Amino acid sequence: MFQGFFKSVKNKCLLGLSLLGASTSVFATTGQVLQSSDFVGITFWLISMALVASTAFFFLERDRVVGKWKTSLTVSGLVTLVAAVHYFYMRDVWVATGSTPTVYRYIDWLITVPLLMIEFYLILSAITKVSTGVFWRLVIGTLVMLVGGYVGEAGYADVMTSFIVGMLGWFYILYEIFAGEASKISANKAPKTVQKAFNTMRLIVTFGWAIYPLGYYFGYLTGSDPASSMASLNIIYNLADVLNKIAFGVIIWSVAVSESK
Ligand SMILES: *C/C=C(C)/C=C/C=C(C)/C=C/C1=C(C)CCCC1(C)C
Repeated sequence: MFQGFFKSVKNKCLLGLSLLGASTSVFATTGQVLQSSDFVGITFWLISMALVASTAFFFLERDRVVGKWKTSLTVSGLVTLVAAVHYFYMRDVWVATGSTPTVYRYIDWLITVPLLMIEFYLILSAITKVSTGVFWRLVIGTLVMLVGGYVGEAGYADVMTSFIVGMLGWFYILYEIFAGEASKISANKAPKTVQKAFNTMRLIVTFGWAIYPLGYYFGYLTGSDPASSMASLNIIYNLADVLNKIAFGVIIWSVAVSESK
């Protein structure tokens, strides 16, 4: 009884600390506040709050699922936690300076995208033995995709060439989850509910992730003026994150809960 009590107190303390860390403001001293006409800034605010709430939700819901699903919920909560902290910084950069927070965006992606890739591995590992090669191939695809995008956005390489390199990395990930080992394990070994989750997750990686190259395209490849290009890029990336971080986590949560019954 005492053990259970301490465990739950420990969980709540960890959660509280994470959220406190997430909510520190960076540029509070610059005196810049959010303007009602700043729609991009408003999306940064809305999403940072949604990410904090999702983090609390995923961590607390861990108590409701059986052992082998707990890690999946922890990882979902870490994705939204890491993103929440970066959104606080990105929001402040945007509100204070009006410029695009490229470096924070990519540091966030560099941490959260591999965590999302781990989820594929975890939901399959919860039901059968899976080789770690599956995980590493997904990580390699991720790195090619993100390094390609970053060198283009940060001005280190030609925007079009970088875009193509990034697209190749993404196609490699799609190949692994639609035709590679991961897809075969899901099709041959997984129970119906897990297969359903796997299929929904890979639809998200196809259509939800396709929103990011669109953001890049509107940001750098249409030739329109920089101010409106950057506004489009940030709005598109922000909306994509809601789908790919929060909705993705909710899908995992719903399988975990139904498989725990
Ligand atoms: C939580 C953040 C996520 C899921 C970020 C995903 C980012 C991408 C799928 C980015 C894709 C890109 C390409 C496919 C081409 C090059 C430009 C990128 C990096 C925006």
